[in-house]
Amino acid sequence: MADVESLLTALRSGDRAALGQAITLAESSREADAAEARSLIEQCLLVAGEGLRIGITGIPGVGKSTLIDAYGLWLIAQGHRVAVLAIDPSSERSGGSILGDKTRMEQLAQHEQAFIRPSPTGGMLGGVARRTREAIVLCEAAGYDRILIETVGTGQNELEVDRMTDLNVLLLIAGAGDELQGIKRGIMESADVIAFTKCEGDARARADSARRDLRGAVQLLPSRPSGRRAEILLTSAISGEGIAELGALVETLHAGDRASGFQEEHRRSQSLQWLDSAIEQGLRESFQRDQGIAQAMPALREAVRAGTKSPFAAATELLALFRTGGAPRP
Ligand SMILES: Nc1nc2c(ncn2[C@@H]2O[C@H](COP(=O)(O)OP(=O)(O)O)[C@@H](O)[C@H]2O)c(=O)[nH]1
Ligand SMILES: [Mg+2]
Repeated sequence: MADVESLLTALRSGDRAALGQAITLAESSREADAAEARSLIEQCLLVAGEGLRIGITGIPGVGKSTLIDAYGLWLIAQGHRVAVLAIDPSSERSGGSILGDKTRMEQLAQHEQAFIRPSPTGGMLGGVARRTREAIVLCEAAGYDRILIETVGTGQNELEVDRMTDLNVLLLIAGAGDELQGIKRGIMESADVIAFTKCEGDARARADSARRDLRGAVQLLPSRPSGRRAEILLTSAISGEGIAELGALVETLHAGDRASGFQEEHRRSQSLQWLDSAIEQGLRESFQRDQGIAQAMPALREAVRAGTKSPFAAATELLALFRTGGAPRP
């Protein structure tokens, strides 16, 4: 694994191309890459963990990328190095908005102290990329100490992102309608900070009243595992209002969670969730690679489609085939 060693050395020295390559390796679903990817991540885990992992969610168009551009620059001004993992569910189908995201993070994208990585979701349900945890670890090993994870909020995504971040920021547009923004309990419950975006000029008064309403609603939610409830801010990535306030609040919450021991405890339970999801992924991948399954699958799919076999019966048959490798039952 000489390649892994040199990739690791380059990555640790701050070589951005090497970090990009490392993430590509981690995201690879080729069996041939699996051992190298594992070895790389194992070694990076030894030096990772010092970063603050921040989830940024909200519906498409709410202003996540634009806010990250401004917030990222603020973080850099505080002496941090910033990695952005932008997880884009539309990118796979349409080749779509990744380009848009890059242009919306134009200033950050050009900055020496920033690394931006758009990742397709890889067809995962929920829309969180398959290897986001691994990518976080690689970014931290490369010396990035503030990791921003941009995901489209759908309700399901927040829960997934919550399993890999220390703090979550939910972005909302004041007055855009709760229904439209899919504001459901689950989404609000996973937020440590809620920021109304685009609050410059005339929009500010509307946002002020939306903030009052939301404060009431947040009081009715259960508190976060940290024992807090979401704080609500008004921001504008265009005018810059509220960006420093957001940055300072996140740092304060982070410092509190470290001092109280909550962050460590939280990360331990996230490790267990990582274990579970690594097992699930491993099983799914070896199932998909299994030759016997590949052979049996088309006929069974056809039978299910034609209604001659139930989905449940077909799944049972496939799983039995997978377990036994096709050997006759004892
Ligand atoms: N007026 C205003 N427009 C904004 C602001 N932030 C983002 N936008 C605009 O909102 C649109 C969507 O922004 P984008 O960052 O791509 O949203 P995302 O899909 O959540 O990443 C773009 O046209 C931005 O220019 C803001 O603070 N004020
Ligand atoms: Mg975006």
